[in-house]
Amino acid sequence: MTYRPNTLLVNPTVTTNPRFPLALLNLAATLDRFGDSHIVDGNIDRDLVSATLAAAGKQHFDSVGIGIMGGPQVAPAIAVSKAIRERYPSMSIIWGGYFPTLYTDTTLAAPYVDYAVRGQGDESLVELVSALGRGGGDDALAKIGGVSWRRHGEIVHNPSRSFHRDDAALVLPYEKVGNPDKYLGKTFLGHRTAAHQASIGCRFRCTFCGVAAMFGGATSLPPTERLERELSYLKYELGADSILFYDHNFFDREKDMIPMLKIMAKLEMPWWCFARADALLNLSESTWELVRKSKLRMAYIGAESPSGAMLKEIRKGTRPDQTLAVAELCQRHGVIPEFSFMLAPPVNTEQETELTFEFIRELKRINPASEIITYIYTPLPEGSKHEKDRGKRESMPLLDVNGELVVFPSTPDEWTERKWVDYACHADAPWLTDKLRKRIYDFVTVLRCRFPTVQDQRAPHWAKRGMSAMASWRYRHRRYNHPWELNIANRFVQLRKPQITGA
Ligand code: B12
Ligand code: SF4
Repeated sequence: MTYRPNTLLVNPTVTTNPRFPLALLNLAATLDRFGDSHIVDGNIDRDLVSATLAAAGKQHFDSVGIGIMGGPQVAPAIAVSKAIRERYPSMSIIWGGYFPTLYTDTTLAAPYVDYAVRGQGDESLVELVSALGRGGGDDALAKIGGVSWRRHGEIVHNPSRSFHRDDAALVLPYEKVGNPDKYLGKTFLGHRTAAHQASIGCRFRCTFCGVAAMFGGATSLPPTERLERELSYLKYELGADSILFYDHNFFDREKDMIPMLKIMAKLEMPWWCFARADALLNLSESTWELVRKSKLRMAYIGAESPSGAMLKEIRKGTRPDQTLAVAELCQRHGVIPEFSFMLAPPVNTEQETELTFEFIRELKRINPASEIITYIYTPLPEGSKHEKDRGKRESMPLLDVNGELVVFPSTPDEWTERKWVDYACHADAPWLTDKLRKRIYDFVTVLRCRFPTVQDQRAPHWAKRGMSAMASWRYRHRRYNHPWELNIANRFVQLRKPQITGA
């Protein structure tokens, strides 16, 4: 009989607002065809280390696979890896997801990680745990695409794997995470909002984006029958009434989108997604009619910058005039555009930031319902770009506020330092002066109070209206600095910050 490996899958704690751990559910679906798996979700089991050790104590696992993105997930990933290493030294520890893909050498600098899986992950993981179950000789390990590991202390990067698309018959094994009610939270979309990701990857290769670094410009849309089966399952079996689509870029080519939109129109579940301004501008009137029927409520659009030159530099592929045009178009079709911007780039930092403030005002003038999300522009280190893009169009060296070269961390532990967590979260960068940091904070405070997000489910309407009235003179007269009264009011009414909590 062939060996059936048993794998423990861990989602390190990152939010108090849990959604289905889609990465681990996808991995489990593939693993369970050849063996078994068990999921520990740190967003539910808040004492992640105890929950993981308890699970590992109940049955034998050959390996543990941990899914990690940069930022606040790294510290719990380290804690759980160290605890497993100490208690179960023979269990192989495998890191997968964005962090080990973008920072592979950094990941393998840690003694508590044995293998880093790069990119899409599922097939590599199945092959890896199977090889390990059979004894894991070097020759077998060397053949597994997308895996990085250590041979006699030297880091080896096996060749990357080509992109693949899964079985159309599959519905994710939601039963593995227990009661679905824990994951169907109330949002502005509905009472039981589910998260789903239909396609994988993204066709674009924006230089600043972790998705481009992960997938290198490849994408794959789901077979429509799979989308219909999954969404019907979520609606009729689990009782979901609305959907957050995590697809990197939901609106791809119009002709491919129409069958998907028809399914959504049939199911009539209000939804939110990531989109691009150019893709929305290219939709025909008849497709917009389908979008309306499908109940798309909000589209998150990466506007990034008001500067055409910067958009070219980062290979965004859209123009500022398209951002303005899509604000108006969305208004016409009853979809709220949620624009994200990257403030304080390393060059022309203050000037670009002020121009962005003005551009945001222009968007608000065109479509006051536009939601605005601001990040600090924190470019990826050159070495973390996709292998196709590494070394090409090398950007200017990054200098900190003292003119010193920015040196990125070389271990996962270093990435847990506050300044690097902030960098990964696009919340701060070494070239920001205190003055500019404060200016941005103040602008965002005034903007957030003047236009509280419709996604805020906590603050009462009267409080939001009051905040908006309080902030209006500052906004009108551009008096952003020191909004002390708004800061005091915010202590009593905490308005939601969408960039921190996610939709
Ligand atoms: C859901 C989500 C979250 C959730 C938490 C998810 C969780 N793990 O519990 C929340 C909302 C909390 C979150 C927060 C953040 N996120 Co987030 N998030 C996502 C999102 C939208 C979906 C992830 C997902 O489930 N995808 C579906 C699954 C199927 O795909 P996947 O995760 O890529 O998994 C595949 C592979 O990565 C791999 N894989 C994954 N895990 C593992 C594990 C093993 C062992 C193996 C072998 C393989 C493997 O195999 C999987 C199947 O193919 C992605 C964007 C996206 N669409 O992917 C961003 C994304 C992952 N987030 C990102 C970031 C940066 C953040 C933040 C750290 C910063 C920020 N400002 O956004 C914040 C943290 C903020 C804070 N202060 O707390 C970036 C990561 C890029 C990067 N440079 O590292 C992404 C790509 C968004 C983006 N476009 O920039 N996020
Ligand atoms: S920024 Fe958006 S369009 Fe560009 S690569 Fe990332 S996900 Fe794709």
